[in-house]
Amino acid sequence: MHTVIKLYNDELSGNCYKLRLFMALIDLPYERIPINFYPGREHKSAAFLKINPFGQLPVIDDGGYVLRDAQAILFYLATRYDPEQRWLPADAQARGRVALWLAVAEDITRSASAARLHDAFAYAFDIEACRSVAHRLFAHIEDHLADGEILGDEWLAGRRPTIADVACFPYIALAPEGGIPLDRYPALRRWIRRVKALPNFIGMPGIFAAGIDPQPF
Ligand SMILES: N[C@@H](CCC(=O)N[C@@H](CS)C(=O)NCC(=O)O)C(=O)O
Repeated sequence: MHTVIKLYNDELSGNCYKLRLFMALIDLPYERIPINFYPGREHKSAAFLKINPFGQLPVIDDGGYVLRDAQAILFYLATRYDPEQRWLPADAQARGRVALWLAVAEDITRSASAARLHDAFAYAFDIEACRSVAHRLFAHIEDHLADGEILGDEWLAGRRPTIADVACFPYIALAPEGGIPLDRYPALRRWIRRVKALPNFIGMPGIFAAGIDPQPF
């Protein structure tokens, strides 16, 4: 019998939310194991370091197969639990484009997410450097999405939503919490609305589902 996937999770973590969102989108059941990131710092506890020596969330345990890193986990879940390959296309070039945007998601974590950790969780990061890297990335993504819209490619890796969009979405949508407003990125704001309109979309604290956003874009 297949045991249910365990997600080591904090509700305020955008990296954990990537996985909660994806598992909601593909309707995959899972169980949340709460790890208090702030202020508990449970991700640095001896017990959790045995699960992930890097001391980071998220981690999954799928019947004894333990995997860390949100992007790696998205890749695994899409490969194993989306047999129609809607979210991770089989075509080599399309798959290469998805991999590229998974790498960009990590750059977004190191800049926009770090700015949010600084502002909301009192992390001692160089806030100006984080914001300026995030703005450079967002300007590039803005151009990519605006160019794509002209050709009918409304998603980061082309015509259909993929795990690339799921990986990049949380920390772009949460960027204002790190003092990175999105006013100058209209194509990014349109893409955020498209993600929020996906069937089975779920939000998290700071990211509201379409229609109930207190400050609609
Ligand atoms: N590359 C990792 C980064 C994960 C990450 O930065 N997680 C945060 C929580 S959202 C964390 O655990 N930070 C603690 C640390 O880096 O020491 C991923 O994508 O999962």
